[in-house]
Amino acid sequence: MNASRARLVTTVGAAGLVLVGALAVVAFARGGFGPSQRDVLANCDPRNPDGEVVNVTLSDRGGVMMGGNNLMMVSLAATPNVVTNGTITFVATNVGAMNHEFLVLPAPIDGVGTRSSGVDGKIDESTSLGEASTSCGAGAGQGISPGTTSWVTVTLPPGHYELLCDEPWHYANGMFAGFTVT
Ligand SMILES: [Cu+2]
Repeated sequence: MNASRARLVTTVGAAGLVLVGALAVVAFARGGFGPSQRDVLANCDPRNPDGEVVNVTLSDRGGVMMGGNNLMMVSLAATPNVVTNGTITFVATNVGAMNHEFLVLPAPIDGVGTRSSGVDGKIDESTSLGEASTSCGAGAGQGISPGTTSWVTVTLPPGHYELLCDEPWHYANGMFAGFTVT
């Protein structure tokens, strides 16, 4: 192969790699590599949840923490976020690419989102009223892996609560939501 032909082959090869990379980015952005909602529902939902069911969606934009503690895009949303019945089963589904967890605590006096994080990026969990962090199971565990669901049943008196994820720095990056029992 002469020099110009070698250069042509190299150029075509490099263009091919760029194309494959671009397609991978598009597939990732569309959730093509993530678990489908159908997989989640087929494999790990609670069978007979007690009380009112509140669906919690745990999400992120993928990627890894890059040294700082303000670069993650993580979020938690609950539907409904106001209930009248004090017996509640929170069903938390991780639709993101990172591990997450779900906790319910009394709302802080200064309002939702005001807890401080320790040097490990975690909040003080000592007032936790319930936790779901078992992939495809109930209660506390090792974290809810991407595409799986965890659940916990609690009985809460009327009041204001905070739902949150306490994976390192997730709370500090906004992974919390208010919740009310009337
Ligand atoms: Cu999280």
